[in-house]
Amino acid sequence: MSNSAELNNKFSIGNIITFSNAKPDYPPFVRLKSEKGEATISLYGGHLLSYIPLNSTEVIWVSESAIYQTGKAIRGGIPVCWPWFGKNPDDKNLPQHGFARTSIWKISETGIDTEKYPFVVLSLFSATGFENIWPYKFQLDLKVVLKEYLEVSIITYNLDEKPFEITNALHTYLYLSHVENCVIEGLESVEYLDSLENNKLKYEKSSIKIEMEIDRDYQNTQSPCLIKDSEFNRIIKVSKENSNTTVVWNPWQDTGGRMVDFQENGWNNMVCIEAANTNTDKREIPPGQKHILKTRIEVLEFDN
Ligand code: TA6
Repeated sequence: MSNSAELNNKFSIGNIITFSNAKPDYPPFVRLKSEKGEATISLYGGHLLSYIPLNSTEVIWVSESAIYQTGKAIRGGIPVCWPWFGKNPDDKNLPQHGFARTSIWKISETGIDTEKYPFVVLSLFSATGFENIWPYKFQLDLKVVLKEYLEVSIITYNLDEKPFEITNALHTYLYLSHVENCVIEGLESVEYLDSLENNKLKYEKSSIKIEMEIDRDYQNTQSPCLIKDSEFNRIIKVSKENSNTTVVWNPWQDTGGRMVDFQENGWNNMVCIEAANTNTDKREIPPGQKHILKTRIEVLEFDN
């Protein structure tokens, strides 16, 4: 496992892209910092932990009870759910949401792009021991670009001679002042599968208030979502590319209370708005081709 000194030697760029040893016996973090804001990503899991735009405050929720141990997914941030979302359809004993979020990623590239935005690319390679649960040659990249907004992409490269199929998601936990101050717009008139009622197909009549446990896969939607927070006086806009599914999740008191890594009452200050390809939106990637799932997280002025 690379340490932050080695990574700084090889990949740092001034004070714009730097590496730090975050936790004892745990992979480093990489930080992007510019006049537009800052973002922090853990090499463990390829897991974005923080995004603070210029003139704003933290946009990403991470549980204060999160467990930073290899083998355990970090609660909060942007977990990379890959190469399957939820339970593995063929083997329920395999880890929920795949193995990317509990793997140690490598740094492939850092830089300042042609528009002067800093970026980092983290990668997972099939040759590093996934053959037993995912018998395909692949490369998975996570690319994070710090612009006036945050752009996060997972790029799946099929390096094999045969096609493979994935479901995946950027499982973004957003930080709210309190759910009672917030409303979610953008999914009106969209059908969804209600995971709390055995994937029963339902229809979203209006904007969404979080007043109970929610676990919904909105179908056939490419729309951005607006999370309007009257207390934080901001709108978080979550848009996406190459995704027809948006997952909305809040575990609320009962489910959240049963999660040891979900801080007490944390469900009052978060909602997951996930750019995803799940269920019938699964993606087959032919040999030599790639699939890019992208989400964009932007903070806008609050409008009443
Ligand atoms: O994205 C919603 C969901 O699939 C929920 O069903 C819930 O399981 C959540 O993900 C969290 O999953 P995790 O494995 O991170 O506890």
